[in-house]
Amino acid sequence: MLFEDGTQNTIVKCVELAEVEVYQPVNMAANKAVSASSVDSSDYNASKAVDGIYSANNDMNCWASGLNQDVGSWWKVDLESNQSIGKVKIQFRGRDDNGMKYFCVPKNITFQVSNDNVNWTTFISKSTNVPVENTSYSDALYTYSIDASGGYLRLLFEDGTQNTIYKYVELTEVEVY
Ligand SMILES: [Ca+2]
Repeated sequence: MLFEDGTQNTIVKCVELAEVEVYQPVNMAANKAVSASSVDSSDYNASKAVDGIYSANNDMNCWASGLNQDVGSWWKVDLESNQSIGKVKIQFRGRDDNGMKYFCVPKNITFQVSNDNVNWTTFISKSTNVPVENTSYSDALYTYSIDASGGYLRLLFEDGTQNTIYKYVELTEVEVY
């Protein structure tokens, strides 16, 4: 904080602050109850995407849809109460195969919010802001801005995976703010 023009007080020429607070944004998805349309095996449970472990090089640190169940698959988180949702951040899966490359990235992502876990409102339809399969990996999170409020967030993968051989959708970590 820089007080370029100083105080308003014309006699006592000082700037005073009684208190300053700084807040870290809280990831509402951390360790919340999650579910998915399918999982490849218990090593790839939906909860792997909210376990706070970001190592994309660990094969079992991500949610993976069931094989060949990628089209129309979904992953969702129960935020436990009605929340304002402004941002979703996603770390995608990488695989070390002659260098870290993106692996089993969805073709696009549809973002939906619900109050009752039954009726869903779409906030972003088929976002193609996703990495390209089998290109050089970055562990940077992809950010999606929405302006929603609700108790549940669902990521829907209407067109499935980019991978042409391993027909999975995989996510290493999802954050909600
Ligand atoms: Ca994880």
